[in-house]
Amino acid sequence: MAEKETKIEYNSSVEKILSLSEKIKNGEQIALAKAITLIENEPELIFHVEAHWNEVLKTRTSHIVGFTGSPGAGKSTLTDAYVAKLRVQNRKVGIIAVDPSSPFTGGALLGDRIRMKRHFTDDNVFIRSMGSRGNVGGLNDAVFGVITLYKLYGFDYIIIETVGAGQSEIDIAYVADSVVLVLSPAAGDEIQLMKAGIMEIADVFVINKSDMEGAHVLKTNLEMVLQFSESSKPIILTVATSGKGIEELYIEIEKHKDRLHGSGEINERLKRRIKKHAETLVLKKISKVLSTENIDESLMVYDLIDRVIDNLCEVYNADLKSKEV
Ligand SMILES: Nc1nc2c(ncn2[C@@H]2O[C@H](COP(=O)(O)OP(=O)(O)O)[C@@H](O)[C@H]2O)c(=O)[nH]1
Ligand SMILES: [Mg+2]
Repeated sequence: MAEKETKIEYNSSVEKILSLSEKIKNGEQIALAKAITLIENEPELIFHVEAHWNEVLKTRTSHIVGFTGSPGAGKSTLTDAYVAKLRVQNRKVGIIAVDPSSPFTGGALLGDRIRMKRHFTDDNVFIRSMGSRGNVGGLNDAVFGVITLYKLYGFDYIIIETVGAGQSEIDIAYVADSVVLVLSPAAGDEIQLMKAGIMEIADVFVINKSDMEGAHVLKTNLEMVLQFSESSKPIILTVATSGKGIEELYIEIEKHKDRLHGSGEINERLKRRIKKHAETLVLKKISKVLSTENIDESLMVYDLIDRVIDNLCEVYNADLKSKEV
């Protein structure tokens, strides 16, 4: 009996997400907000959307930009200014703000809303905040699903803001096409330069709050750290609050985007994202099954793994085909 009820509930959420996805494709933001809530509760639902809209999604080329850095470095202010620049270019932008602490209460969300408020009445901009708590890796696994929903909506750019605290900072590299590391001369950010992995994941460096003392010293130190790496990466000085350096930031992200497409590395980034998504879901499922010992649950895990492998094969095959041509 209980089993039957679960099944009915499962089917109805599949129907719900598919009907919402139809509306999302038609540009309805309310449907988008509702679908995200569904995905947050049941991240696997996104597979139904991906299967149903496979052909449409393949044609979407949303560029995913990650902003990471210490709390207070100016990521939200910078995002807001960058979004304004993208809007001038008539680009549609979807934003995901990942807050590692309290998901839907507290000052962080309110603060982000206030800082980004000029875009709130704009149909071509959509902002969603989500928590990262209680996840196996650093990133909220719903992020991957939200990316798919944003692509379906047709955003040209998807911006993900993650706070540079632990794993989520590194994980952004598995999700974003272009990673922007935001540093500021505020006390403590020199430490960022010492952290293993951070220098490698960044594609563009921003030294924000360059109106404050210490920005140039920070830049010199960053250049010193970077001279040991083989690739040259841009360092941009910005004042997010006044818009200084935003044009340059925009240009450098465009250049990076063009390089990714020119070299075909964009496909590698896509594969990396799919693998990370699979890993996140599989780890979560496995840890759940291990703790419940429920046979139906374990069958679901096998089913999920099958679907993930199918998905990966499809990506690889598509890639191979494109190389044949
Ligand atoms: N002086 C100065 N303050 C800034 C600059 N950018 C952001 N801020 C301020 O720094 C604080 C933190 O900014 P916020 O965007 O919330 O940082 P986040 O935590 O990284 O998202 C806010 O009070 C901003 O107004 C800047 O370039 N110069
Ligand atoms: Mg912020």
